[in-house]
Amino acid sequence: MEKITAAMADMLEDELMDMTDKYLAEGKDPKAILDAYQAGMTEVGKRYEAGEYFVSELILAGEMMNAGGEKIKPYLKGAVGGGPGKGRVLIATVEGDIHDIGKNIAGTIMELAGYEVKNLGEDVKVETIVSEVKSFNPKLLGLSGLLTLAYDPMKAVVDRLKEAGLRDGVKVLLGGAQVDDHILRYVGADVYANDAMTNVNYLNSLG
Ligand code: B12
Repeated sequence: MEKITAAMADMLEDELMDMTDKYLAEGKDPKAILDAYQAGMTEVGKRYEAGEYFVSELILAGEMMNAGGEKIKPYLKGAVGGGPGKGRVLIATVEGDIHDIGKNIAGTIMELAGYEVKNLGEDVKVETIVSEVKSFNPKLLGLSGLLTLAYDPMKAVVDRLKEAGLRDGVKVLLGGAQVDDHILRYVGADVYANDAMTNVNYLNSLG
């Protein structure tokens, strides 16, 4: 799996795609392959921060992640234990943030696991999310954000849900590589997910 991470980090697209096909055909764990991709993305982010990579590399990395994700998706079905009619989930990347790759992967995994997922997209206004909670009535609201500036809109969503009397009827999950206990408390959400599976495990635990 280190080879997948390294190919992603070094932007070796052809090698990465060939390796992904090979590992999937060999029956390697698709979740482990996905995690290796994500680790590669973390390295890309570090190189960007260090001034070694630029936005063009972030864009290319996003395209590689999407292409790999499309290959991995069909193999994840068996890994997440499907079954229809498990309930509704609403997901969105909050306003000001356009990172949507991780949210889309998480959405696909929840769909494969049997949840009805409504994906509002990225850069979604606080008011839109609150009114969708009201009309769609999900058991879980997944708010995604990778930028530091995403935490205030996340908090605004939770505050607005409280004001509207909707907070008790929905669990709020924060998704994104950087979210942690501190941000969870700041926002007032119920749980956070830095990976693709936490959400499904959490949802299944809700019954
Ligand atoms: C690819 C990328 C981009 C792409 C995004 C393409 C797209 N369509 O999403 C592009 C080029 C557009 C981009 C733009 C920018 N980016 Co950018 N980007 C990244 C990068 C390298 C990878 C993100 C990614 O896709 N990871 C792979 C996925 C699979 O992982 P993930 O998102 O973490 O998702 C997983 C979990 O977190 C969780 N999850 C996530 N969401 C959800 C939702 C739910 C409901 C659930 C259950 C789970 C869940 O499950 C996912 C699967 O395991 C990160 C570095 C990093 N380490 O994250 C920087 C990073 C996030 N970007 C950064 C920056 C600075 C920017 C820009 C401001 C750059 C610029 N100067 O223009 C802009 C911001 C634009 C904006 N307004 O949003 C910084 C943010 C710093 C900060 N603290 O605010 C980072 C951290 C890089 C860095 N180290 O500096 N970026």
